[in-house]
Amino acid sequence: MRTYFSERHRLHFPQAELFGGQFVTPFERPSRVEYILNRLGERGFAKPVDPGPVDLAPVQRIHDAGFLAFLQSAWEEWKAAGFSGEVMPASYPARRMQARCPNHIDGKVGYYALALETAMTSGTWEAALSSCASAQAAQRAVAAGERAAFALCRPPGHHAASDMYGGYCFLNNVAIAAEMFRQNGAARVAVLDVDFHHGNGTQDIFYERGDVFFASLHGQPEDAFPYFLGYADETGAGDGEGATANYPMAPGTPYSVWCEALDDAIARIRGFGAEALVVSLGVDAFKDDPISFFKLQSDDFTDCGRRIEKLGLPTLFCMEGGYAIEAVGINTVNVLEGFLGA
Ligand code: Q9C
Ligand code: ZN
Repeated sequence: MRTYFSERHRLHFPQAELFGGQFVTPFERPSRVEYILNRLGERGFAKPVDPGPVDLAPVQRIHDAGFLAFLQSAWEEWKAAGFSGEVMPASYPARRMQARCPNHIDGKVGYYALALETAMTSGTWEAALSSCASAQAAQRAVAAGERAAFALCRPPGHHAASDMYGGYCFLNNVAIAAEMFRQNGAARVAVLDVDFHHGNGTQDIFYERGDVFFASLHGQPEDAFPYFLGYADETGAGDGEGATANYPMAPGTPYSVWCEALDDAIARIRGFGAEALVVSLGVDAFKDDPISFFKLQSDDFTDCGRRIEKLGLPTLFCMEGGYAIEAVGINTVNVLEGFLGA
């Protein structure tokens, strides 16, 4: 299985994440990918391939034009406004206020942010584009006949909606790749999100579409970020009614329980008749993850990969979260090796 990866991810390295009322070094940091690259090498995977430039057309089909323009110019506007820190929101359109985008960058940031832990800096936009480019290059390989490919995306994408960023995400890489499968002729595509956090952005993007199935296994919204989406009774709307499946789970959930949800999601995807599968591959369901509360062990990720393989679909893995830094490489590569039959 080939890995697609861009060194340009390094351009996104904010100093600050707002966590528990303090600024801390972001959990989502560049060194995460070093652990994954090292593990891929140790286990004999081929050297990663640079994805080349991003194809903006599919990005523009998924994301709002005003949102993309905002991401592109946010840093320059922030500096021009006289701010000296990293870009982060302080004011929000809360309940019963206007949902109109202001002109001042301080207001625009609040308008487009879904959470305020995620800072932007000078290189964030280019890094986000390079992450998306990896997903696109891997998608093209699968569309051209590879059984599977791994996009080592950073920054991640599944929290990004058509017009919102946050939760460490800017562009929704899996949604863009799923849309590319559709444009390439797959009548039905499935997104399976195994990241600990609910894939609110992906769900929102496809909520009213009947051609893209979305399934997410995640910490229940009562207790886990993103808090305001991911309940079991969110099942899609309009043409998409029945094409969303949520598996919210409680603190302390072990693999035995998680795996039943995985099998149900896989059965739903099979029943849907998907012709291609995109996996939001976060490994933050790991027992030692510093910001999550499931109890998966490293071997469980191998078993997860095996079960995904049994769907028999052309499969694109896109990296999402995973913050237990010492184990993120092992856990990620375990999923891929399980898929490959190790
Ligand atoms: N106390 C991804 O895994 N903050 N994003 C959570 C927990 C945001 C996670 C705070 C977590 C975002 C891609
Ligand atoms: Zn996550």
